[in-house]
Amino acid sequence: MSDEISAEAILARIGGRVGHLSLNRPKALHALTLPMVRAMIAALLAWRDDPAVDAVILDHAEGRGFCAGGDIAFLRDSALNDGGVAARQFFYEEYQLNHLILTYDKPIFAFMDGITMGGGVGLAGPSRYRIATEATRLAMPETGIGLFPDVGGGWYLSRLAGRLGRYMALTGARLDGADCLWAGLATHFLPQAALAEAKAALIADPGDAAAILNRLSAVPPPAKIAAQAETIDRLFASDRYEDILAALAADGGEWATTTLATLGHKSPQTCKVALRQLQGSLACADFAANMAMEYRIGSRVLLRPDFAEGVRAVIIDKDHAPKWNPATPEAVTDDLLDAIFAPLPADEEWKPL
Ligand code: QUE
Repeated sequence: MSDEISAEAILARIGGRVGHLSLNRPKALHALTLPMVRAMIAALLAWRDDPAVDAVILDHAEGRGFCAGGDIAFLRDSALNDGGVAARQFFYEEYQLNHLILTYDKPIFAFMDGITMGGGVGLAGPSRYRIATEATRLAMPETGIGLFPDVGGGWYLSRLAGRLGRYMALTGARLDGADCLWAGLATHFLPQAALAEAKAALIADPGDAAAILNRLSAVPPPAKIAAQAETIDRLFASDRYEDILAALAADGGEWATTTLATLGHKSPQTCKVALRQLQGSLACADFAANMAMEYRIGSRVLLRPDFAEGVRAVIIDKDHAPKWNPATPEAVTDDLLDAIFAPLPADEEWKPL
């Protein structure tokens, strides 16, 4: 393994009565590796039982962006060369980290400053305080690489108002900080310039968090996504992908036409997976059940041709011209989806820590 993929990719220290975790892999926009996941789990478990720690800050160290996602070149390599063993191990432990954050009984403050995508949403989404800034760009872009909105994405997206979550899951649309606050994906909107002061104040008195964040909050600009919400609810109303495509085509307006073109670049297989996933998530009794479902999906989707092809097109060759297989939504059968969602052998099912 390279030096970059090491435990130093997570900085963990205590300031005052606050545990402070910083993602520190700036050359890869802090995309997550298994050692980073393990370092965060170890710190959170230690701090959970440490009476000297009252709260946790989760942010990124140097460089721009909070977290771009996961180490998808590594996951692709595993899919192609070891049958996905290493990739499934990564998903298993990453989802355990997501679940640990959601069930953590001390407050966690996630600073979603800059790019917050995929695995980054998996860290911030389950955090009690989710701070957006004018630089926040939040998205679940996985259908563009033949993956699906995992790391709890099905849980958060399916529970957003109206059909916004379906729109985000299918198109990978980027929300800015104002959009995130409007949608409830962020709890606070702070100017980037106030973040250092906010962290210092939280470290000095984490018990005063609500007052600190309110005092330093700014009024965001109007949320652009709000103007689209009604159109999204209407055109993404169905859980059948073909219906959504037909509604966009029938509308014919500028927004619908652009959105239809965007969907034309996404993996038809994983778009259908995402719609079934979000529907299934609403039937999950708790977040653990959701993560068990996502692990089943991830274990299968990883080995499907679209994932290796999507990562090739977007990250390796950068031609942005993936050849999806199946190539059309109609060719993605219910039998294929059933196989992707089927239970795993009992000893392979996902379980929380
Ligand atoms: C979809 C994704 C990811 C992505 C692009 C997608 C993802 C991810 C990265 C990424 C970007 C820059 C890096 C890096 C990874 O891009 O999960 O290491 O430097 O991590 O369309 O899911």
